[in-house]
Amino acid sequence: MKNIFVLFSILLTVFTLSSCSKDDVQPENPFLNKVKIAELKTSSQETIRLWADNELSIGYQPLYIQVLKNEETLSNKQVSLSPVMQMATMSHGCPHSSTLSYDPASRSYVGFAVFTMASGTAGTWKLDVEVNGEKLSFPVTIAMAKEGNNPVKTFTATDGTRYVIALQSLRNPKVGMNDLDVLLFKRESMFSFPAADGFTMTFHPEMTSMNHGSPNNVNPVGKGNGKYSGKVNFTMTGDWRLFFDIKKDNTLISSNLYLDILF
Ligand SMILES: [Cu+2]
Repeated sequence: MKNIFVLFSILLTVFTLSSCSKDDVQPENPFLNKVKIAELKTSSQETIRLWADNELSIGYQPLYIQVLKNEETLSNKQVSLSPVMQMATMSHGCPHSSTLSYDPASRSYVGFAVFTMASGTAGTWKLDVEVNGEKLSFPVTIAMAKEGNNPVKTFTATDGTRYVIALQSLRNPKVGMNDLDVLLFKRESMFSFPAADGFTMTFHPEMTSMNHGSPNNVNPVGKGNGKYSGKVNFTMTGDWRLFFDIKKDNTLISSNLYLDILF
């Protein structure tokens, strides 16, 4: 799939270079490296096109929603989204951005969802997207994380509340210092997951198979909207487990919570 995109971008470059008039220069296609997930039409024949960075899998996923009329971008719409997993006896949502804001660079409405379970025999996911009050349901398939990776976890803290923790960064980890951005949400109800701010996080990475850690890691600090940012030092490739301790008002509410990275 990527090869086709590479080939396409080469062809596009050749085409752009071979055309002389400056009027022929097209703005760069912001979706060249994105994956089209689905497309639906509103009652007024507007095309709603859903894009993601990769095929969707569990964890944090940026989502890009285009609203088009005759392939012209419409930038003045109210767009919101709500992910729903239908299971045998119940349905539930997951953390997500509610109202999406229009991003001129990508000519789309940008938001995210943190998928907590994979699609399968347990249930199916859909993404309800509302555009100016009209609701459209996109069926989506959420894959498991790549083997050895564990980018999201739902846990019950000692305060009795359930939370969702997810990695926002480390989608392409490398040897050396990496940004560590963690998202924390409170599960208020099956469909309400407000950002959880005001907590204190400490963490350390361990390479499980070789039983060692790494120096110079930086604990994630709250940045608002449920985001905590720090640094993680991967001294080599392999199976890394990130252990988190979470405190609220100086009381430990969860310890030895972990997420996994394999690269
Ligand atoms: Cu589920």
